[in-house]
Amino acid sequence: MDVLHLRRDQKDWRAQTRVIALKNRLNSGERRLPACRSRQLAETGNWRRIELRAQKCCRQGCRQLQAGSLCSPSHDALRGVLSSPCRPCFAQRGPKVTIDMLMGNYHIAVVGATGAAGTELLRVLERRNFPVASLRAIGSARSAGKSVPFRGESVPVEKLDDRCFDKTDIAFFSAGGDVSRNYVPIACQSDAIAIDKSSAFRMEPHVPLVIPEINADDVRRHRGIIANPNCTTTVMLMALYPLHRIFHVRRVFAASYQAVSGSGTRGVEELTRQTRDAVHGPKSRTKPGSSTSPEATADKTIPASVPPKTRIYPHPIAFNLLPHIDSFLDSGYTKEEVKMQDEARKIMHSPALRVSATCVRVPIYRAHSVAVSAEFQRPLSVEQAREILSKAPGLELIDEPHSNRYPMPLTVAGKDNCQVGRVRLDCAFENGLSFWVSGDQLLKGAALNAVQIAELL
Ligand code: 2RA
Repeated sequence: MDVLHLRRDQKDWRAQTRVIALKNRLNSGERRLPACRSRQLAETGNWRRIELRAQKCCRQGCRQLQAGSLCSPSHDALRGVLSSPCRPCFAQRGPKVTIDMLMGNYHIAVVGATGAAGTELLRVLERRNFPVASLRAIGSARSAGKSVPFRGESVPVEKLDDRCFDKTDIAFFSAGGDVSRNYVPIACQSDAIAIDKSSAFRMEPHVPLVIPEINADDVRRHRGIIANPNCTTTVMLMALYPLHRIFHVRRVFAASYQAVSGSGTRGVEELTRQTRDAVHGPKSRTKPGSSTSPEATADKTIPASVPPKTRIYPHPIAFNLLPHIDSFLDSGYTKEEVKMQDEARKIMHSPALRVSATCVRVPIYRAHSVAVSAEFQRPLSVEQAREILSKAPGLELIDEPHSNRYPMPLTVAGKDNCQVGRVRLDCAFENGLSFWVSGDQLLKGAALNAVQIAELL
């Protein structure tokens, strides 16, 4: 309160006081500007020294003070000082803090705003009342000119280009690996923090890979990019990690059951089209009276025998299962399966963990599930496991098999929390536990997790 009284004559005294308070909160550990020191400087009215000192604190590893004559900083002047780049390389820069971030208002860009994950991201930002000062919805040339709804307004979609990230604080990327590889560095060079949903940077040592319920502290060491894990890994770890904390997981066998929306809106369209064609007959190939006409197929109890057209999957997904997600590697595993091991190791800081996974695309619209058998270093009981899982953040225990209660995609879809059930001692492992975990992969597996990361900044 002393600070408030001292600066009451200043037009923007309220903003200045808030800047200092927020800066103290945001810059943690040794980078913190001590409250007593900031107060002392404020009492002497030395705003320039406060800002220079804060800037030095913010740019750990690159202690380059900016020249300038800032005695009583206006909003714009403060923005200028704080956003001045010290950029030996986008990936090596220290975390940056802008005046709008300090004021709790973020200039946001969403790349892939019209896709399945991007659409969900906008809804989550809105639902969680994230402090958005401005929003840029960014899409491909095909989406430019469309608009997306946000807080009761219609936001035009801009075509992705190099200038999209000017004056952006946080850029969410959910447009695939190629777009991220090309544009995340550009966003960082524009001084935005990139929260990337793709796999492009996940395994880079300098890029934190974060599930806030598990390794929120890793966010602090970001250098401009924070990666969102693969959705299947996230769903598995939401249940595995609370057990790992106590019993220390050694190895895991997992099988995933992944919804078509994991492939984006085109996956959803493909399942819809193939299902409709199987029931009513493919419109494009239907002639009245033919064996695949609606009349001919409607009364069949099995789907039409004419193979449906496939566009994004190598085989029909309707009425089928595809043990194939992402591309195959020489080892025989797919990239999706390898991510489950690599990302789990990084997120849980468990480099010796071994995960053997089989990832399967299933003909459902939304929510991924994983059947997990895990071997732990320490013995555990079902009762202990249930108690731990029932208290884990972001997770619900639904485990009453005798009443037919267990997690299912239909019941978890649209929910923030993942659900775990079918908890039992594994009969093939020593100290083993089997369970089944489901989660909305567009929420906890993508949009929700990304916004939770942004909330940590
Ligand atoms: C999928 N996990 O479901 C992927 C999406 N990142 O295809």
